[in-house]
Amino acid sequence: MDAAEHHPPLETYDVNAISADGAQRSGPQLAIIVPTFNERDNIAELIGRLRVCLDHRSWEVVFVDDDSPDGTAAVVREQAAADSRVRCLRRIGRRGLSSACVEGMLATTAPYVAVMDADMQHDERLLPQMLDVLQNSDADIVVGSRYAPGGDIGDWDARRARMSRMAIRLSRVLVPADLTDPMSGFFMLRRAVLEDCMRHLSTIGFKILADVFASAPQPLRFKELAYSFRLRRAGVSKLDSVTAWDYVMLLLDKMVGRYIPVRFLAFSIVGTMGVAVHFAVLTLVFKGFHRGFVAGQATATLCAMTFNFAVNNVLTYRDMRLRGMGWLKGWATFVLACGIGGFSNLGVASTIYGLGRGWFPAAIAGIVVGAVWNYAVTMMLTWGRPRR
Ligand SMILES: Nc1nc2c(ncn2[C@@H]2O[C@H](COP(=O)(O)OP(=O)(O)OP(=O)(O)O)[C@@H](O)[C@H]2O)c(=O)[nH]1
Ligand SMILES: [Mg+2]
Repeated sequence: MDAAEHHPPLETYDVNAISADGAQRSGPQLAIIVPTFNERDNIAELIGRLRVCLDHRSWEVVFVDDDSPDGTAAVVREQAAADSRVRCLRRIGRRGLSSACVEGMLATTAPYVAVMDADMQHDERLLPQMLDVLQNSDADIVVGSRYAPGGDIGDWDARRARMSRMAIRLSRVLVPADLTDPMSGFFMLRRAVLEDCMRHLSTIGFKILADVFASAPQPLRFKELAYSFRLRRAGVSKLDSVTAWDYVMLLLDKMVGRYIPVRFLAFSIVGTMGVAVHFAVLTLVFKGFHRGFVAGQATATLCAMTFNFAVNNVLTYRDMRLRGMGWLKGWATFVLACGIGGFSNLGVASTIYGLGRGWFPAAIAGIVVGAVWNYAVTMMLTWGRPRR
């Protein structure tokens, strides 16, 4: 049977007629991006609250889930089946709040985009007000602030409040001084702001707002709306001690990232710690247990490599952390790559030393070549090919 008998030729479709058809739903005005990791018990409640507070507005909510083991994505899909304003973006083998927010923002066509947490700590009743501000003023971004007059940080203990204040002070190199809550995870911006800064975003860690301010080519016009930070409704916090490391990496990336990849910096910092591990193990085996130097050096090298691999896996490659069998395979490729790196270090250093350039520059040259080799090869071989 001839297919042309049943299907009209392509040119007979009138694309304009289709989009002008009143039956077609137009795109949303506002998208709320919600990064999620193990938040299944908060999804229905949050959608319910959005329905109430955004009543007559045109909106959608995009949950960006990093393959949560608790099945958050399945709960979102269930909700999406009943309401097309609910969307689910699922990322596999990736972690990271900032990068999830950015990918969610890029996945919507809405001209206004908000970011908020799933755990009800952000006051959703601020959303209509935020939208009104953007639609009726020249502000580029509206920030929900816990530190503006009228806002508060809720039930934080003294330690967390102190850490937050310290992070705000540190952020002053990235964001304007009069932004009272640069660590806020609750804000709404115009799509144009995102278009302007998206290629410069670091997307490291938790602090997406500071990243946006620091990446915008022009100073952003902002307004702040005060709100009270509430208690997490269900589930557990994902904030941990590594969040502080991520934050320092974000600051470093913004300061020197255009010259040196921040992952390389992190890799080098871990490598330096590995040298300390090496000497500690060598001293123990050689001096403490009175084994031969070669045995001590070999044990120390293996321990230092294992240390470097484990710490890099948790810090430098936190967003693509290896676990289980992946961890073992990663360790094997890391040891192999760094073993070869050790030889290239030795080769370069002895060649330069042989040229009569002195032992110190020769050693430094060997270390630099070895470090760059280790970084480049393990980046591809051990952790796959990261974006940055
Ligand atoms: N997609 C994605 N979302 C994340 C990740 N880490 C955290 N989130 C989500 O980001 C939001 C903020 O995380 P929280 O753990 O609530 O962090 P917090 O609000 O600073 O800390 P608490 O006050 O202790 O709740 C929540 O909706 C989390 O589910 C991640 O790696 N990937
Ligand atoms: Mg929270």
